[in-house]
Amino acid sequence: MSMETTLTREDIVRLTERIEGAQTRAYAIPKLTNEYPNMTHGDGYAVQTELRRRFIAQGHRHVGWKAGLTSKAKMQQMGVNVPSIGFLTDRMARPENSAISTGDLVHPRVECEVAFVTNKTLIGPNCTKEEVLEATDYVLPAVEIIDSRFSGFKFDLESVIADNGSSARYVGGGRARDPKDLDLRTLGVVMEKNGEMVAMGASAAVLGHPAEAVAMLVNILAEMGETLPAGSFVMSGGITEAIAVQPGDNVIARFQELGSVSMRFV
Ligand code: OOG
Ligand code: MG
Repeated sequence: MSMETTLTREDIVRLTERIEGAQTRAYAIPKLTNEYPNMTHGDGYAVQTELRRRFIAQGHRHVGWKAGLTSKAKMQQMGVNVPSIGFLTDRMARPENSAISTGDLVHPRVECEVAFVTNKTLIGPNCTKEEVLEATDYVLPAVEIIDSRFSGFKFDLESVIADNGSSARYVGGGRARDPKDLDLRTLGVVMEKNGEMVAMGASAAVLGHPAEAVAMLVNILAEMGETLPAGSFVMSGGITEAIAVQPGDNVIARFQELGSVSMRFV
């Protein structure tokens, strides 16, 4: 992926304000490439970086990153064929078993993901899955609640990168495990909504191995001139397609070996 940019500083600030407004007041906007058809991935990351800078200036704590569009199911669902990354803050975290409000979201969807917590700095380029596993304190099951700010959940990669990879909320839970005690390629997951199975898959769906997605994320960070600090919380990407939720829905994600994560929407 090239980080080449075409937008002026003024355009980046303008688009960041547009995204920030849509995220904080929960309304849908047209995808950014309608107005800026020549936008690049680098432009998308420039907007995302400016958004991160603003949130941190407002007191949000940057706790980690998420890899997105790392499985075939997700790429096919969204019509995109390159993975992406987004940042995670403390404000997006929700406790396990909690009631998550949908009033401050546009059109939320849930996905099952394997999350990693690191205890060593990871530096790209050329970061490998082995280095990621070596730097992993533990893995845990997570549900990401994504919420594209683009109308109809329709976008291209440039726009979704600017919208911080549709990041909205996340819930970690289950059992923390040392990845050395597990085969992270073969973990089965089942997502239930209101007692019915709505999606299922195996962790190998994420780039063959979820640690591979974390390595990819570290290598994208390197292109942005950044590293992944020790103590980061990283979500490796949805294993199955994302499932829409609405008030009243109960969701439980059951992960082989890692336990389950549940929540309800109000
Ligand atoms: C982009 C975010 C994708 C994942 O796990 O693949 C993502 C989107 O589908 O809106 O978080
Ligand atoms: Mg995700």
